[in-house]
Amino acid sequence: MRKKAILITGAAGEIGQALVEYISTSGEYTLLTLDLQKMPERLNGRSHHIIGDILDQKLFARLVTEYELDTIFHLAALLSTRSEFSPELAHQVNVNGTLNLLQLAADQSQQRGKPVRFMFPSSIAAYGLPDLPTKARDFYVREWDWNYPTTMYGCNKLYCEQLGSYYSQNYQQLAETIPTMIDFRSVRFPGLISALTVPSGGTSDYGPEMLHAAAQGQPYRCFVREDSTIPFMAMPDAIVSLLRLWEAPRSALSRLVYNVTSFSLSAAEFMAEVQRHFPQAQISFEPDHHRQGIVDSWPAGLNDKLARQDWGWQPEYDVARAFDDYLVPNIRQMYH
Ligand code: AKB
Repeated sequence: MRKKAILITGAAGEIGQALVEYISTSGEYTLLTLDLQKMPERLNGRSHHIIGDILDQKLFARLVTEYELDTIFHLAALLSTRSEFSPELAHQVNVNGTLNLLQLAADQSQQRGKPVRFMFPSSIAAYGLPDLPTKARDFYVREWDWNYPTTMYGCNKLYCEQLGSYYSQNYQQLAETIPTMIDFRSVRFPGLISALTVPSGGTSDYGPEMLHAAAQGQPYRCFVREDSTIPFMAMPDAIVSLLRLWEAPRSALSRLVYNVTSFSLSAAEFMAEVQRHFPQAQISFEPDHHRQGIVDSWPAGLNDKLARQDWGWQPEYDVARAFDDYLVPNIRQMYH
């Protein structure tokens, strides 16, 4: 008999590590994790880990002979800055990879005769504001506002949200086949800040990089202007939001894609928070024209009213709690 499991792609990445740690702690689920990298040592034994590529369809064919997947958390992606250096590769990984996973979910749901829940983290990169006055005016964007991404990563995320919606509502709508049952759910995340990992390849990375550099006593040159403002969220809240949406009854959901957010900070305000805890931190501002353009196109805040209304989303960490209770104590412990 095949073993029931939850598949997590991109499991060795920032969100992946935190999610594996959280879900495996209950001991309730069998986790099958997939990544190009091995899992960090502290998570060894928490999942059955496979080093592999989401573009490798033969690998999926082998996996389903052993496992019955009832949920897929599809986290693997190339982030925004990295994607601008290799847009075609980003498209391959972010779009074709997602298509492979949706196809896998469709096949699994047909075999099981039951829905497969498909969790997909999207991003503020799905938005594209035209200029700074508009960004200041439309501070808290709603899900359907300004869906004009300027990056390959943002285009990929927005399109994959649509693909998820197609697979869950209209897949093979004219064919006489067994209906698939994909229960696609997505959150649009702000910039995430983890105490345990440093992001790489993203454009919101200046926040966490500033903090991790300060904790290690290293100077940091911030690649955006002081006034650059985007929303952020501490990693534990990101995980809780994914899990709350995962657990929510379908009947409570009025849409497939939800904004979630915690707090908005300018880069100068972020620096002030860092210096409150690390007064010696040496932070300078040397904006990079291209990365600045990306951050300027992202919203200053997200309107997450629908997530709050439909499935009770509520962040636990505001700015002060994020820094005082989660980020700083854990970062200090990690580097000392
Ligand atoms: C990035 O900067 O690319 C990501 C994101 C905002 O999705 N952190």
